[in-house]
Amino acid sequence: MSMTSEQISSSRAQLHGKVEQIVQSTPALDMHTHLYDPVFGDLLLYGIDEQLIYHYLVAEAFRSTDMPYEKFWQLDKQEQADHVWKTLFMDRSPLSEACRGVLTSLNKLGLETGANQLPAIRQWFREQPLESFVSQCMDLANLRAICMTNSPFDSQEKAIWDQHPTRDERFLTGLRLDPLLLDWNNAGKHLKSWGYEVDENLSDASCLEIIRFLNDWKEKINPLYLMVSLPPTFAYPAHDATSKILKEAVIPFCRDSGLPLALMIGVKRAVNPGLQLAGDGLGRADLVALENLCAENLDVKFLCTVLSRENQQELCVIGRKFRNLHIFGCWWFTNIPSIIDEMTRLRMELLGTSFTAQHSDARVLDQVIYKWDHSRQIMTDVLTDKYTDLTQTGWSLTDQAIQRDVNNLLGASFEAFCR
Ligand code: HDL
Ligand code: ZN
Repeated sequence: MSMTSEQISSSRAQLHGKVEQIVQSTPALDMHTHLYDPVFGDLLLYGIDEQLIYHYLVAEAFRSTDMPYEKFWQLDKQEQADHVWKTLFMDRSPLSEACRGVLTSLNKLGLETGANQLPAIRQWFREQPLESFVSQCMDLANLRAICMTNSPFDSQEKAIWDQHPTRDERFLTGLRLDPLLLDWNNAGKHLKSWGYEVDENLSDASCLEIIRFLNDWKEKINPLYLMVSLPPTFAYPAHDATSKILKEAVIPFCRDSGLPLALMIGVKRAVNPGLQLAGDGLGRADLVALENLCAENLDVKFLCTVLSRENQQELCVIGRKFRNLHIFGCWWFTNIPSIIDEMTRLRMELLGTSFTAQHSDARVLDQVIYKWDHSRQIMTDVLTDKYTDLTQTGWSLTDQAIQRDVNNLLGASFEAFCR
């Protein structure tokens, strides 16, 4: 006998409640962030001022002020934060996702937000011991691990690795290769200064030395994957240093080590240099490059996330063609509710649960609280709709199946892919 509309809506409400409980209670692996193990000192950013001067908010604040860029950059962090708070929170409603995120994180931390609350909020953060605050943020975001972005070309970070630090095991590592792949002239000089016999012409011997460099860093930091962000103009194959280093060094290394290569495609660096880190933009990429890489290297694992909304369906179709490609996260300018919802539905309809639903890309520790809270809400809504569609076919759904699916979307698919 068919259900009444009341029965359908109440069963949907029950299903939503079940899915929400499982999504909220399942710890996630945050597979891409710019956070650091506390052992890396002030590289780990946290607190209200760092949240307010996050480059997402800086870009938005500049839209509503005629303050010269240079004048803003001459302010100290607290003065910059005061300016952002007034511009985006006091003078207008904080409706953007980045502004809303600040308020979600403060609210989940139990802090009052309002016109004259900044001094009290700052005082609260000053009183937090960092170790317990790391645990508090990970608990509120329900994270079981955080993957860092680790660059051999960051001198401050490299100096700490060279001291063989005792690490917090909750912080995993990702070996970032942008300078190596995108700025060989300078990266080659660094490698030479570190004792690798490389030349600017990228001879075969040089490529072997680059592989030695990658092996040394694999031993040093034990990365989950190698990673690089690439412009929308990225082409492969191509007659350039990027292609040569990929083909002759990075991909052979990934093949031998079994480590995946994460490609983050579509970023246009310094579209407006005056905005500094906030000045990057995006472009629609030609994903034939990704197809070629996957097709040419069926025994190598690739991770990929793309920055342009217009590239998302193509990426999923390439994922359907190549099982050596794992798609992850709603990166940067796609990490807003309207696009997260669209991308998650698209991916589930084309890939089932064989993708990783989200990464935070957090730069400030407190941000994981909002980035994961907002995404879990959307994931719950999408899964409820998909499970509703499923049950309408007569399929019987179990709590165990929902838990398995949510595990997959929050890190287990990625871990299975990496094995
Ligand atoms: O290249 C990247 O990893 C990007 O995520 C950039 O770091 C960007 O500035 C960012 O933080 N996006 O969220
Ligand atoms: Zn990032």
